[in-house]
Amino acid sequence: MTQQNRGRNVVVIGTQWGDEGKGKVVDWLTDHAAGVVRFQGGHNAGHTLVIKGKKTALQLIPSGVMRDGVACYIGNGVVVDPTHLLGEIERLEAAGVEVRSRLFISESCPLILPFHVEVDRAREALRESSGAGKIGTTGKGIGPAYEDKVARRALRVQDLKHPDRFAKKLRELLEFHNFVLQGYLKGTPLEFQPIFDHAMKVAEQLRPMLADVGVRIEQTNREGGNVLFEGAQGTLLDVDHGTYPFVTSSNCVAGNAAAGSGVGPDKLHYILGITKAYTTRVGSGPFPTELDIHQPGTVGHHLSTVGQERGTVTGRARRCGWLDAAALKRSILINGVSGLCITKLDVLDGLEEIKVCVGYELDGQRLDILPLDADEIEACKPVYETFPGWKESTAGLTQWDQLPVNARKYLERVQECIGAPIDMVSTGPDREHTILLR
Ligand code: 2SA
Ligand code: MG
Repeated sequence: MTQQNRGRNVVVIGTQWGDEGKGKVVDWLTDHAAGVVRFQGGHNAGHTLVIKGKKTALQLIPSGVMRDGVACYIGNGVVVDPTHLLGEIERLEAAGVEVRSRLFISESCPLILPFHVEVDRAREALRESSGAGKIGTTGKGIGPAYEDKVARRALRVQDLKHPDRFAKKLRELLEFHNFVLQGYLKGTPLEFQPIFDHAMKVAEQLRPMLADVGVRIEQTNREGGNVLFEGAQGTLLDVDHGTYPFVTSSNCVAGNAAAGSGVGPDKLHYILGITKAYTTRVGSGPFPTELDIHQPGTVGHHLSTVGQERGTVTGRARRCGWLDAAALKRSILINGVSGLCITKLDVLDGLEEIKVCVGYELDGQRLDILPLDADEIEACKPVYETFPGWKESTAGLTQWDQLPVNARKYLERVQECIGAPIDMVSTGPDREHTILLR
């Protein structure tokens, strides 16, 4: 891995449906980084870090914040709920983490405001009652905020600097959303004044942290510092490439690290794809290798309980299933993955046998890569290869040679199927529980 080289940047993205363990890996890599950038999503992300046994869950602030002196950037591609952001800063400060002197927020970030949350909630309720089926969003207003951005009517962080301009745009935007809420969405309209007053209060606190993120990243590189781009959610939740419409509203793929932070694609030097040793998904949508998680004694139940698979933000039980190498193939293609980090391998310890999906059967045809249409994915029947499991514990191992031979065979076969090298294996939540292969 190139993190030791000076002025080299690494993009860390999820290759599945999120929760692959990106936060831990970013924190680990931050040892060699001067800065960490978030480039998409918002506080729908839940990045859990365990440092010396102590758990910290971050949503909007880059995982680099847990290392002293590392700069943290919120790039223009991120949708920012200013109230949430301030709350997260205060929570970290209460835990003794210095934030304000090294957090830089792009002025161009679209804002998430209270009516976005109401629209998100009302739209999910409508989808449910109309029979369309919920997306299973995190309910944080992410989708509605991105809609306003592409519709060119969003309020942005920079508007917080100009109270009159903010008030004018807010009135117009609120009028639009209240109209939709009252009519079509049958939700609750919101009032102007409390939103405005609160936003102005928060604005004062955030103002010293506003910055030109692209310029700062460029400067860091010029001075020889490495920068990490921290993806949120995962490739199969990407608004273009995921299982549409069961996706989030941003581009989660590596290519967006450039557009979402204000630098060119030539600044993305190494793409690290994070892959959980099995698959999870939270929210609705197709999931070919899904297993039943509720029946004690089954593999699905094992993955759910041993893996502690619950949403960091919402506490929802995550759906669980076998590793899907055919879906990973798609991810590797889209992201241009340089190398993979396999996480949570230790969750597979003790299983009698382990399966990997290497393709699908669809309408009598054999496919070796995830199709593009969610209905087709739903109809796919996975084709599995089965491997013998291992009894030994892999938890906390730090050397490839220490892994049980069956674990090594499993990983070698996965590597062969997907056509990308495994460069790292994570064997536990702590920083130290990491095997580095290159
Ligand atoms: P949204 O809220 O509009 O982004 O939801 C749309 C879909 O995207 C999924 N999504 C996620 N999937 C996995 N992890 C996420 N972050 C949290 C976590 C989620 C949680 O780390 O655990 O706590 O539930 C995340 N964020 C969005 C979401 O489930 C919908 O399928
Ligand atoms: Mg998460």
